[in-house]
Amino acid sequence: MSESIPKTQKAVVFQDNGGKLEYKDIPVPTPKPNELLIHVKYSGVCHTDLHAWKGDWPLPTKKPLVGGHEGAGVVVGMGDNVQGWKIGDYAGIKWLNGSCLTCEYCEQGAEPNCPKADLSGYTHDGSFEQYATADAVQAARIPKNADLAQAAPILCAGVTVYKALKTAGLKAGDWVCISGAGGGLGSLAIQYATAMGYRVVGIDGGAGKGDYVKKLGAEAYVDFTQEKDIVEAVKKATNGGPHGVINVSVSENAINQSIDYVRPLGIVVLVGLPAGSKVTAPVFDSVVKSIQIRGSYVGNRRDTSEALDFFGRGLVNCPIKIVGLSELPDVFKLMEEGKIMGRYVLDTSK
Ligand code: 8ID
Ligand code: ZN
Repeated sequence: MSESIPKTQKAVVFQDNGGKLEYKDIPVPTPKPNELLIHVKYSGVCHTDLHAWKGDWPLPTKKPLVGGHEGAGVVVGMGDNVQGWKIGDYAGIKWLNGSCLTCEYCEQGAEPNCPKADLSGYTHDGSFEQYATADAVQAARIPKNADLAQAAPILCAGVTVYKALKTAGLKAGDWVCISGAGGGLGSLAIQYATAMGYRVVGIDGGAGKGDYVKKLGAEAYVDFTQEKDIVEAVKKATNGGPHGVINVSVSENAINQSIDYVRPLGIVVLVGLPAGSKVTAPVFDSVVKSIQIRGSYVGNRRDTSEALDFFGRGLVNCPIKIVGLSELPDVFKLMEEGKIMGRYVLDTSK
């Protein structure tokens, strides 16, 4: 049975960067010929949503904007050209909402690098609303029996860290350092890394986050608020430095430290996007240690289905806290203060 679609819906909208986040009624969008209309039940809150609202990056957002790009819900409508979806399917709204599919990047499966990429919660209204549109080619296929609140963080955090771990080119038994281990991406990175056979050292702030990341599977924890020499502490915990580093903190300083503690021949992966930051690597050490620094940006459709497969098999399970959509401003505040462990997920019915 298809559900009836209302004319208006609740959403959180902002007009200006850093301006009021208004919880209000707006029209339900009409899907374009290539799009699904998804009844979003839950949406994760990613630090990217906070960057978008603050206007942290050298890429303008649409305005007014409905943010959000970890939306999990049910297909309730679709345009005439959509194939392979039916009403009632579980579908996910992710960062990459659509791409041209014809440029050299799309041709090789690097769809997030498409110059015409359309981004949910950035250039396209996202999942902080009850009904959202998504390109049917890029929308994620969530397994029918999945818990939609649990599935939501996989759509950005899960896909991104899974792809970043593949980018680090590690083998089973290697050490990986997750810098920013207690946050949304970090929590999932620990679990994907463990499931892939790697040994994890986590860095974050405070004893509470230490207990938390160890419970998720990290063998060692370095507390950046307590440790005087973070580089030495990470090298000591990993017997000479991790073979790979996944930088998911929002700290330029933490990223630069990772260049120093990574093991010779190691790979430093850049994921977190602190505003206006630069990576500074000493040329001499980079050459003599023969390290690599690589950027990693969400994932493609294949990465998405693989990341969801780990989730479907119960290998990863992001600790979530569910609050109402109207509470988004409080979640942003906690996130800004670094007080979130795991992910906050918004229930769009509240
Ligand atoms: O495709 C991508 N590259 C991509 C995809 C998704 C998200 C990039 N991101 C970016 C976000 O835009 C953001 O910049 O990854 C970053 C992390 O997103 P998140 O996991 O959603 O943020 P969070 O939940 O706030 O977690 C950040 C953690 O970093 C810790 C905090 O305590 C928090 O637990 N942290 C900070 I801030 N400074 C630290 C430091 N110096 C630190 N951990 C270690 N050392
Ligand atoms: Zn995200």
